[in-house]
Amino acid sequence: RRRPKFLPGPKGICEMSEVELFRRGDEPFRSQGSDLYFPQGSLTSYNSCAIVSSAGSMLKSRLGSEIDSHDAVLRFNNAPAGGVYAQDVGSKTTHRILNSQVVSKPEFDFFESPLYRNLTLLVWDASKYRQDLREWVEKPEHDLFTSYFFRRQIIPEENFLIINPRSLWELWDFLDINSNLPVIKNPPSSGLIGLAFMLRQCNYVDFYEYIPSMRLTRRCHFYSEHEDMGCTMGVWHPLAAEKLLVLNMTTSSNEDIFSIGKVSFSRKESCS
Ligand code: NCC
Repeated sequence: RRRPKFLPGPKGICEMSEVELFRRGDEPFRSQGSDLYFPQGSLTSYNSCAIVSSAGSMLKSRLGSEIDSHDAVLRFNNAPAGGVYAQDVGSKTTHRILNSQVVSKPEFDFFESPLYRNLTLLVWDASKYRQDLREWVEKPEHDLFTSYFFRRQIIPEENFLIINPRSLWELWDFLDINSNLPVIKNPPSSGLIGLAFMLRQCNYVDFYEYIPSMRLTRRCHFYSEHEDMGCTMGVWHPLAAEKLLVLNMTTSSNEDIFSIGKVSFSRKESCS
């Protein structure tokens, strides 16, 4: 039997591991001479940040203008914003977290689609637990590197970064330590990666429809009719464990969480 564990409460956000991004000089890219493609300079900090999950329950939320009132807005993968979705998910996007399928599979149209322009892009790929980085670079789960290095050449001014997969496993370790049940050994979803990243950049973070509200639906995404409860509860990603942890770390009221559909975090209040 696993030893009993203790949930961390609001202070958990201060102990959550950092999402690390590859920079110039970082191995194993330096030895290959390809580290020069990584952007230099520090990332911007913000006061208030919104993270918008792609859940079907964003529909009919009318949260758009509240989301847009934040200084930075993070979205995931190919989730659209604006247009017919403006009222429910808002129009502003400053950051996107992409999994490596989105940058490598032609159906996502990564080079042509306006979804991926004029914002900060972070891409991650699933490595094996504690896998040597050289091995991962040689054989990533999906080939993110071809698109990455090509795009860095054609749009050098873009803020486009690769997440160090080791830091994702550190996030997984944090999840595992703070979970009462066994956690499936796959990297956390883009959702938890996004939260860990934004908690470092922002004083205040509001995450919309990560914890399902009373608008809970079988629909996977707000932008598609496809139904799959697994998108909300988790199949490949340890999503249920992620959500239990996040619910335990927020200080939001039940009204905010289950009626409005947001969980909020403040580094200042929780970490000082
Ligand atoms: O579906 P996805 O996730 O792009 O959703 C982004 C994040 O929103 C949260 N979410 C989404 C739907 C839902 N009903 N409830 C939620 O809480 C999750 O936190 C999720 O991470 C991913 O994490 O990158 C993922 O990407 C998709 C898919 O690759 C992309 O959408 C591109 O098509 C994965 N699905 C498949 O590979 C089939 C999904 O497992 C994880």
